[in-house]
Amino acid sequence: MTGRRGALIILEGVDRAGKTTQSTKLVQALQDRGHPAEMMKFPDRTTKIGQMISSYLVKATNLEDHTVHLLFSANRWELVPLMKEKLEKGISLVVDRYAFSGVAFTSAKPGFTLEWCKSPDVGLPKPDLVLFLQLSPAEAAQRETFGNERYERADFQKTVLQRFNQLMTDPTLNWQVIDAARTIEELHKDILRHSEVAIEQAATQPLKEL
Ligand code: T5A
Ligand code: NA
Repeated sequence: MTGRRGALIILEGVDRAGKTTQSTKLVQALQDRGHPAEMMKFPDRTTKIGQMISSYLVKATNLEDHTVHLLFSANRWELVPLMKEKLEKGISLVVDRYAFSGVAFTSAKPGFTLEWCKSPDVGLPKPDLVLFLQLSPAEAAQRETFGNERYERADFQKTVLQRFNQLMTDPTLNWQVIDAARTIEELHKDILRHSEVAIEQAATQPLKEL
């Protein structure tokens, strides 16, 4: 490999925090500024594993809780070769949800420890930046109503937010908390600023593992 590697930038947050909106805007802005960048999204519902997950999320099928957790993780692992290839080519990846959603959502179910939930993702490419779009349950409720997908319930989302707060205490990760209750443009400016710093820093550092 010659030259600079791309940065792995993750957007996380509870449902409706604006992750997809901001990921799309960020990729466009980075490209406009001459940084090669592409968007990815987990779950990636287009693969065979992703279709099983999607069917579970829309409640067309039921899956045992451990099983679906491992499928979400497998859906990340199946994209790892492609992710590494792009990062090594100097393309920064803007990823809409990652292992942290995996851990936060499953560990919000009864009987799951954070440690168990983290284990299948150990070894995944480690993000250079994790942007956490923070939105309180009250603020989220003011956005359009929840859809019918699994997990789209206010009480469950409250527990998910608590789990994210626990994950953010990991000092080996570069978490940046973004107040997502502001306008789309205000958030975007902050997110772009953090991302450009991360891209500069990542360029000279080896990619690590979770
Ligand atoms: N999951 C996921 C697991 O359980 N384990 C895992 O390992 C992973 C990866 C699917 C579900 O899977 C779970 C978590 C989820 O429950 P998904 O497909 O990413 O995840 O979910 P989506 O429904 O696509 O996305 P979200 O509901 O999380 O929404 P976003 O992406 O946070 O928000 P966005 O950008 O779509 O915006 C939502 C609405 O708010 C408006 C938008 O226009 C839109 O209407 N909006 C704003 N309004 C006011 N001010 C702003 N600043 C706004 N920004 C956006
Ligand atoms: Na989304």
